Amino acid sequence: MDLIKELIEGSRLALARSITAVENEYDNAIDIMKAIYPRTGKARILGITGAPGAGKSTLTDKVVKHYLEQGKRIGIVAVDPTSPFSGGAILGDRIRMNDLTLNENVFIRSMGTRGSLGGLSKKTADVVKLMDAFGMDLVIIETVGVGQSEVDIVKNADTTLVVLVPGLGDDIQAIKAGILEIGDVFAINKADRDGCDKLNVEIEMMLDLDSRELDWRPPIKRTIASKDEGVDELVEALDEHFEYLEDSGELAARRAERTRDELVAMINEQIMRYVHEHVVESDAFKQDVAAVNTRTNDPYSVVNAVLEKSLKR
Ligand SMILES: Nc1nc2c(ncn2[C@@H]2O[C@H](COP(=O)(O)OP(=O)(O)OP(=O)(O)O)[C@@H](O)[C@H]2O)c(=O)[nH]1
Ligand SMILES: [Mg+2]
Repeated sequence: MDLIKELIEGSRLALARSITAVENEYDNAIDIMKAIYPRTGKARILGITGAPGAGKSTLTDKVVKHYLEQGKRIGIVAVDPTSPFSGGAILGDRIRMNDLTLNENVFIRSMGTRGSLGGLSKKTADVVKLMDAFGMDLVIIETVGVGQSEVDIVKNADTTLVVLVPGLGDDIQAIKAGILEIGDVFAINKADRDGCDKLNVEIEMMLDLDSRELDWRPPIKRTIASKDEGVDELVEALDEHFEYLEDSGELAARRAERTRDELVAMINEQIMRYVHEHVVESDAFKQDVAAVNTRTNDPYSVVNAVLEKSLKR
């Protein structure tokens, strides 16, 4: 197919079209993903998450500029699970990276839910793969951290940066939402504000509570993203984490686990789709429901029979 050929040859338009196809589940999406799959697995994937307005985009902008100086090519996927918009719609408002959009070594795409949260993590993973196959050295996933959906989204990353802000009253903001466990590196952004020491202590305490025996203790870096302060040290910490992943074999392990999770999720989805179309909608199932309801059959026997029949086909 021409689109795939153009994508591989480096056409940005082809990349944009492929992303749209995946996002909207067009008929050619699976063919595209199949064709590019062998070319994936090369890019380093960085997740950036944190509370709304924490400065994730400002920080991303600075981090990206840092890697651009090293001659790297970078893809950015800005995911907002609370927004129904995607494509270019929220770029202006939420992504403070306007001068990056013109850089030929950067490709930015924003994604919203379009009403369905369920598939967002999978779609994010596919968009990351498209950028990876396109030849990006680094793919950044920026997502607003409020709950489980964000955690699922950043699980697509090798390294996760959690951005926190001092002085938000009842601190430890995102930590309750399980964000802490996924942080490999922490940034206390808006370090020009009061309360950095307090927040630092709180994060350290939470890390101390982590009972897992980890070889990597997540470092905490202070940044003022809007003034580009502390970003060099932050990037250093991100690089160190990636080196740690590679040297310890953890990168291969994490990616293998991700592959496994992706396969399980895809199989689950297909089975659910099958069950819905061929079982739930069938007349036979109506009779099964009635039989269970009148106690002439029991649910366990019905489920067994349905599974046996479905799996045989
Ligand atoms: N004082 C101060 N303001 C900052 C700093 N970093 C970012 N800001 C400002 O904080 C606001 C939010 O920044 P964004 O980068 O859009 O934050 P975000 O986390 O991407 O926001 P959402 O994507 O909407 O969740 C902007 O007005 C930034 O200029 C900082 O270090 N200090
Ligand atoms: Mg943002």
